[in-house]
Amino acid sequence: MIIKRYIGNTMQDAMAQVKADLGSDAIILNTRRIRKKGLVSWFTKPLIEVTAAADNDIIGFSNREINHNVVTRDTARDDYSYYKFEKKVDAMEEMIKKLVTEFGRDLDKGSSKTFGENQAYFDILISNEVNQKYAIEIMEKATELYTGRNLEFSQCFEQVILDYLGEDVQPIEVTPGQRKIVLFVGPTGVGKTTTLAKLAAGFAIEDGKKVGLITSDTYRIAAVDQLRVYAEILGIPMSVIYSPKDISGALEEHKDRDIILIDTAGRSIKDESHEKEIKEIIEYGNIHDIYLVISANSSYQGCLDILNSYEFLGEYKLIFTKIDEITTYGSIINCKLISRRPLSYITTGQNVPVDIEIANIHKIKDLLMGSKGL
Ligand SMILES: Nc1nc2c(ncn2[C@@H]2O[C@H](COP(=O)(O)OP(=O)(O)OP(=O)(O)O)[C@@H](O)[C@H]2O)c(=O)[nH]1
Ligand SMILES: [Mg+2]
Repeated sequence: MIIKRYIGNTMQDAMAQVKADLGSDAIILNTRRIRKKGLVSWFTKPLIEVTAAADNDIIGFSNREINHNVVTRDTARDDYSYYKFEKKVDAMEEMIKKLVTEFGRDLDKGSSKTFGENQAYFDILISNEVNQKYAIEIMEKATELYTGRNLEFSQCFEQVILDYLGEDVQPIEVTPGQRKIVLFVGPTGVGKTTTLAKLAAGFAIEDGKKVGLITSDTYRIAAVDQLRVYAEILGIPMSVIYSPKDISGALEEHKDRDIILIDTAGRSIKDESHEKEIKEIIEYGNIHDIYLVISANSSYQGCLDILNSYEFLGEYKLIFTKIDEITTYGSIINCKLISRRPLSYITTGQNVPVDIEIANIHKIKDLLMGSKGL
């Protein structure tokens, strides 16, 4: 890891230096306003200092290109891609080990439970990776509903699933004359920015609303560019904030908007400074609604970890992304039951704006039933 300081007249100026020197994958460690020494400096605008870091290997690759002219740009990029790929494989290996342990433990817990002629319904929950504890609870509730009533067991089972998913689906509501401020948070790479772009497009194009975008994701240089591309395509104004306190100024820039969508940096759920930053944005931004974005391919343990680490949000709603990438739908039930928060949207692909829909609990229930053939 290489760490360097850059000083510019403006934030944009300093960021451009970081990008030119360390590349788009550079990570911003700190930003602050500084003054030159001496009395005169108090009468001039402060300078901006940015401390940024990048992986030695990226810098190493580019040095090899420049100094020795031996490694071509493509070869350097291939080497770096391979290095990144290796790191991902290591991370996956770790995750698989963890899953095997967790899954084994879960199977032990519920393996003695059987449900006679209705066993197939229990199996469907388990094969969808609904946590054992919840699967047993759902079966017991369905059995209770079934007993002494003139209903099919399948009807009772489906009703309990619907009850658990909850009728209280809460998409974003925009009331005429009232500016709505909405914050998107969630772990890294789950699809926050893409989801925000899909919703922005829907509100702007289909509903004719005046939409504003704000991003606080200056952690990676490339993140700002990603949202800027969407904003430019959609013709929507966008502001970048470098510290939570800047949110009031950014909101002022969007004072004529009907709805403002705020993107945040995805960070590791173990990163405690992330919690502080989000709390400050909520405090200074008078946020109306918070949407926690979760990838539908999260394991039960993954859901638990995410929901625990975002418990500090208080009231929030759930968005599930990457539904198109999964064949088991238990994560939605697991997250819903762990968090007891309302569902809002599901996203089903990478196309802006079409691959998003308001969560429909009947459709989710059908996916769950249909996926394993009942
Ligand atoms: N298949 C599929 N891919 C998706 C979906 N939503 C987002 N993606 C992809 O997931 C990847 C990450 O999406 P981003 O929107 O950058 O995720 P993010 O949460 O903003 O990421 P960070 O800001 O880095 O934390 C991109 O390749 C998206 O195209 C989805 O519903 N389905
Ligand atoms: Mg993002």
